[in-house]
Amino acid sequence: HLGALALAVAAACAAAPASAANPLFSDKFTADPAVLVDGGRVYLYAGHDEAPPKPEGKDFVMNEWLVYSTCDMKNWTAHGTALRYDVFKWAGGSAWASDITRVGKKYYFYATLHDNGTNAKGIGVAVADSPTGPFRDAIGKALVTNDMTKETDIAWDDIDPGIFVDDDGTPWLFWGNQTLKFVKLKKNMIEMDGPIQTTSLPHYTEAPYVHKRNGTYYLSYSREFPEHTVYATAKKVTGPWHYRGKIMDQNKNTPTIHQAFVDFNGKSYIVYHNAELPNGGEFRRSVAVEEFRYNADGTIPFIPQTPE
Ligand code: FUB
Repeated sequence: HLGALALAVAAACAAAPASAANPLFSDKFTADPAVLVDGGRVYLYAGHDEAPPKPEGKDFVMNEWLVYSTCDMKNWTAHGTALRYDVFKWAGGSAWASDITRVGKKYYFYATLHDNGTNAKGIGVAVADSPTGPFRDAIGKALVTNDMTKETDIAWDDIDPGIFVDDDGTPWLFWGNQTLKFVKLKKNMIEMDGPIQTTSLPHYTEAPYVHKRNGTYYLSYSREFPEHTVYATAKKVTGPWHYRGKIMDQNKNTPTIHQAFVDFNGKSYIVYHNAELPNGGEFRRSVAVEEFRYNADGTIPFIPQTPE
């Protein structure tokens, strides 16, 4: 029966008219895409940019993460709000960049938030039994936050989680603004299993994303400001990382870009945001996708942004 159901779903997917165009979603401003392949679909989570246009809009207004899904990378279903910042009782807004992974039957969502306790950004973990939620706070406090006790502490350095689970099931969390930090997590996904480490990469700004292909680790990130997307590779998840160069040029209408990678049905994609919707801008961004092919030697080519 399940086989017949899968065939029916695949047929329904193939029959849907192709409607994809960049930016992917025109009903809302979206940013900082995170992706998950699950049950024959790609789920895409995005921060919801709610700021008014400039000159009124002077900063991010982000209170929730939206979730969309597709079975063909063309036709997207909007599932609405995946979760709001107030799922985390310790948080006061700033539903900034996120990342998600599935372990067993649970979906772990790592999220940037404003930590009311430290008055700095922190990273929380929410968990759900379904990719569309409902999500609940898995810890009850930030997994990572800045206690702001040192003069050099920066209120927004603990942002932009990238969760990577290695082939042996060991989870690693990467994050950080200006300084790239990483830590091994316990297999329960909500506790650290060792010290927080840092690594140095050329002109690192933010948005670290780790994925693995044919035994090589790829660490992509946003470089400089305005940002463009670059990457490095390594033989071990802890590095050393070898800088490999540019993947995508900076945007015209927003200084940020925030990428993630996904392989689906034999094809490779990068998701990112620009500000190409009408009335878009720095705080009114929109998520887009590009299909690409890895070079024969495993390197990632330069990927132009397209309106398709
Ligand atoms: O969306 C808010 C912040 O802007 C993210 O955390 C960064 O990656 C940048 O995209």
